[in-house]
Amino acid sequence: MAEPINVHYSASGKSFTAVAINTAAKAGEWIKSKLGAYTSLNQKTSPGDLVTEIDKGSEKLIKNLIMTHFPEHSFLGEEGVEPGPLASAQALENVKDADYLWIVDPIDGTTNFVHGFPFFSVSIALAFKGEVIVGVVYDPSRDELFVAEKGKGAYLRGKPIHVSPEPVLAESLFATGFPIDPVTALPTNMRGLTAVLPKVRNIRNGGSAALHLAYVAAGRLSGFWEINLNAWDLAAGSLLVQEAGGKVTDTAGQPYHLGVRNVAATNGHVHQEFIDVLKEADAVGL
Ligand code: 2AM
Ligand code: CA
Repeated sequence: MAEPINVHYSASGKSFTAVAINTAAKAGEWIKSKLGAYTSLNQKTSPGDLVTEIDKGSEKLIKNLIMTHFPEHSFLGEEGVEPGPLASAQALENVKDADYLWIVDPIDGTTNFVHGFPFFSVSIALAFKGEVIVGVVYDPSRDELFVAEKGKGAYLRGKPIHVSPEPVLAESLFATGFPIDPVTALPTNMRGLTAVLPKVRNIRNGGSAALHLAYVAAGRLSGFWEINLNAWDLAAGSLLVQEAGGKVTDTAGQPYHLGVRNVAATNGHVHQEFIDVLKEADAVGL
């Protein structure tokens, strides 16, 4: 029988959140120790879609640790899925109704990792019947571990974090990501970029969706949007933003769920204004 949602302890007494934190920290430290030291670089779908043996090793480490504590739980990790959006959507479909599902990106920002640009993260989420209940994003370069538990807030270094107060787009700092698909996703994103840029203070593209979401949660960004992401890029970060008081929807303004691929996350205050700009520019997505 499924445990009620508020029971966060396994038979061994380890809380879900503690396992997520320990696992993200261990994987992050290992990744950091391998910066500049990968030996195998492979392209998935294009030269902008990369994987190294460190991505695979990190996922193996994470999966082993989680499965040791919770062998009956389901697991969805980027490196266990064939490349491309169709395979990703199918992999999610296969497991999304599981009671407990861990959703993991072992390195979010692999291109940055490969180039030694210190903006990448480990993203670990736990969903209960399709709803994210724990989200952890760890940035090993700055040793910043962002944690959220459903209904209990979002934290960085033990202190609660909150979204930023900017009331309007004109005072906002946004981030986006440039999609690799040049046929549909990239032109959509470029229409959005052209429309949003003159309306905000500026736009950043750091290259890690999970970390961008953590930054929205921490009030360092007013908002973030990106087209054609996968469940593992978004699951942990979406809970961080919500628990920090922000709003997460798809780019059309519909509520976030695990299958969302086109995401808009903001401090809440500027959400509708932002969605209206995307809609006006025909930049909502696929
Ligand atoms: P990744 O590093 O785990 O691949 C940067 O814009 C964001 O896009 C990152 O979070 C990156 O995650 C993600 N990303 C990179 N290639 C992608 C692809 N082929 N499909 C979907 N998301 C991708
Ligand atoms: Ca990844």
